[in-house]
Amino acid sequence: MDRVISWCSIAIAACMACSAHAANLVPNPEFDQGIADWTPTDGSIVAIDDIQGFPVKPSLHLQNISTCCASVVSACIVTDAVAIDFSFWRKAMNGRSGSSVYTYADTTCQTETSASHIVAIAGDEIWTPIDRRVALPNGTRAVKVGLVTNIGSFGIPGDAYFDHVDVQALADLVFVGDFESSP
Ligand SMILES: [Ca+2]
Repeated sequence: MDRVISWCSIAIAACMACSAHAANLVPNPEFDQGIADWTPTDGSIVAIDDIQGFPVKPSLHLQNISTCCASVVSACIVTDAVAIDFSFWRKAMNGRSGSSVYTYADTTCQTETSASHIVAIAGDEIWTPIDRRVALPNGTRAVKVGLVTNIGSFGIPGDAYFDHVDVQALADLVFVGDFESSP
């Protein structure tokens, strides 16, 4: 009986943990369904890597060979949040890599109202957590998030892996700003 009670307690604790963490708004965040729900931009070299990922394979492998950039952009995410917490894991191999956030005044992502891009020098080749908190303009009805590689120093093309994407709606603006950080 003690064991039954113990397992019940664990289940209740797990449920409480779930409720404290709201739903992830991004479809296919682990790339388990390949590139579904993500749209590559022109010139992007996109592959699903079945060997590595964080916390588990597969992951998205993104490269650019042109002088510009490569990216994949998420499906349209409808939200009336005042800010979002956008996080993902990145293994940066070469060039520069980072992320984008686009905001829209409608629920079908037709009228773009802002775009925010952050890319950083890459190349540490270690799975690293990235976390951005982005304030949304007044009247925002939807967002898209993007994962990006770009030309780095001395013209070296971008090359990075991405996985475990998460977008949380924030009801309160607990942080004003738009930054990229890693421990
Ligand atoms: Ca994965």
